[in-house]
Amino acid sequence: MRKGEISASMMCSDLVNLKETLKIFEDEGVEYLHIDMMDGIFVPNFGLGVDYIRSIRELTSIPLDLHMMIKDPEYKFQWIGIKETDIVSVHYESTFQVQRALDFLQPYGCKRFLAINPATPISALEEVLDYIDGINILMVNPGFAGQKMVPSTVRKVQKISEMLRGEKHTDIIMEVDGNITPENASMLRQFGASIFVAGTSSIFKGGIEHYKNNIEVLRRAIA
Ligand code: S6P
Ligand code: MG
Repeated sequence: MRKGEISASMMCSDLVNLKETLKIFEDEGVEYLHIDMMDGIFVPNFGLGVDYIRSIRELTSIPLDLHMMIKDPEYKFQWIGIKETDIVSVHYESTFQVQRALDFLQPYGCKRFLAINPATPISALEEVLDYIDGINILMVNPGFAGQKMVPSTVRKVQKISEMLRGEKHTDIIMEVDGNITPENASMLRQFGASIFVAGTSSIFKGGIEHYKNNIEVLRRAIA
């Protein structure tokens, strides 16, 4: 089984303690920083943008997990300085030509993920399995932290896992995003998820003095 990894959801982090927070994440070996980019069009909220990404690169070398909740992302890849060690997720519904968007990502050498909403049919994945390294499975409707998991998404993760086995594509990584408590993480781990977006439901619970312990609790849940 692939190793369980943590992607810390930076929209849940306060800016005041950003440096100290990143130091804790580095010491604890957090694998990715999850960056929720939002344009107020594809999702009903604004989120982390180009300047934030540039600054965070100066503060840490932890790879970024860029979750692009923006319309027509393929024309904006060049804005954000994608590195080979990063993950970039584009949403199935965010462009008319999602396969082209995945093609445009290839020269960057990053991991290419397709993000799907709770109501996106699993069949949306079938035609792009050869062009992706992973799937970012939204357990909530994207746009906000602090939401409750949409119940049907649990079965959906199971179904995707079965589909990947059937298609002989178990190399494709499953990431889960939204309301990932340690309990939910441990359940989704059984179904094959290996990257867990950690927000207010886990590592950002309580103040900064709790983060180290929160990470350790989540680690045990996804071991
Ligand atoms: C939601 C976004 C997520 C959130 C994450 C926060 O639009 O894609 O990445 O940041 O869900 O975690 P939580 O535990 O508050 O749901
Ligand atoms: Mg996200």
